[in-house]
Amino acid sequence: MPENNIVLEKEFEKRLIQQEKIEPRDWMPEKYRNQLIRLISQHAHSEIIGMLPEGNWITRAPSLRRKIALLAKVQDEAGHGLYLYCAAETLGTTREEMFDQLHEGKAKYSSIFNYPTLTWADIGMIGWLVDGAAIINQTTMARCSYGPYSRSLLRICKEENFHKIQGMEIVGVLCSGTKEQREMAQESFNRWWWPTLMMFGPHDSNSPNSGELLKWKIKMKSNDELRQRFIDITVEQAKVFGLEIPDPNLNYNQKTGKWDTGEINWEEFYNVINGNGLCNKERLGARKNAHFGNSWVRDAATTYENKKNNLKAA
Ligand code: BYC
Repeated sequence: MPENNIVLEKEFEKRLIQQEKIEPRDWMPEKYRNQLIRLISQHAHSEIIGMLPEGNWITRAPSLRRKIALLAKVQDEAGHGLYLYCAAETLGTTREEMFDQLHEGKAKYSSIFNYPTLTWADIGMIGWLVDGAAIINQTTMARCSYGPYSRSLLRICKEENFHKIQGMEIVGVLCSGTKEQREMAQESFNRWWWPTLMMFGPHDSNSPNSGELLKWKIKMKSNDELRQRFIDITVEQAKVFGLEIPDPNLNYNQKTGKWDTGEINWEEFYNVINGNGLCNKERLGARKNAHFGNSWVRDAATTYENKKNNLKAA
């Protein structure tokens, strides 16, 4: 490493210790920049692919009130995607590069969105569990070292809280409803519990990126720490709903004061993140259709913008 970079890196690390935010024009190690681009763009992709499973129920929501709330939620996710793509762009990548990587299957998005939404109860579970898991992950990462990501997460988390409450209300109504409704909620919970635990990523011992991310204060807590926090909160909430956790090995550990669970099916996790989950092909296909099928909208918008700029320049 050139001597100048060693000095800059020392200075950079000092700023991290002092909990200063790193801003786009500040010097940063190339690896820090690349890790951020990878993580933020994957997060952005998760937001927009995440619109698809819930979008599937907009036309079938059971009441106008539910439909309005679901429409607003799905629209919020598009907004989250936009904040995050903008945050990633501050690091020197472009929207086109990020989309290309997604469409070519080179960039990942959250494993959870490769599962189908089969019943209305799934919409409640996504709000309660998936947004609940995202909140735990993102409220800690909102304190991260990179200014634009940190600020976009603060805003996103405020909206995610509404999403979670929306989901919990749906689950609460089903769980205090008829026998059929309670069974529908339990069946859905059985399908979403384990994939939600997988959202936090592999165990710390198998997480190749965690070392660098924690060192640079991009991640503030490890995958396992966040997963455990989610489990401890959610087990208690499930009790209130009268739902049974689909894990015969779930056990309250008196020593640690935390809930121990059975082992996650990591083979399923790696299958999903390598493109072979239940809905990977469908999700990517829908995403590409939306992008390429609607390219005329982008063309029209940029032609108008270019014309305006040309007129100004003339
Ligand atoms: N799914 O070294 P590791 C939402 C990959 S959306 C897919 O531990 P890292 C919402 C990982 O990328 C919320 N891939 O990775 C939206 C890495 O592969 P590469 C989404 C996963 O980065 C709509 C490899 O496995 N939230 O709330 O240290 C509707 C090794 O893992 C997953 C975020 O994106 C996974 N679950 O940690 C409703 C939060 N887990 O890239 C709701 C930001 C791991 O080396 N992201 N991989 O090829 C993060 O916090 C971290 O990226 C992760 C993974 C904890 C997910």
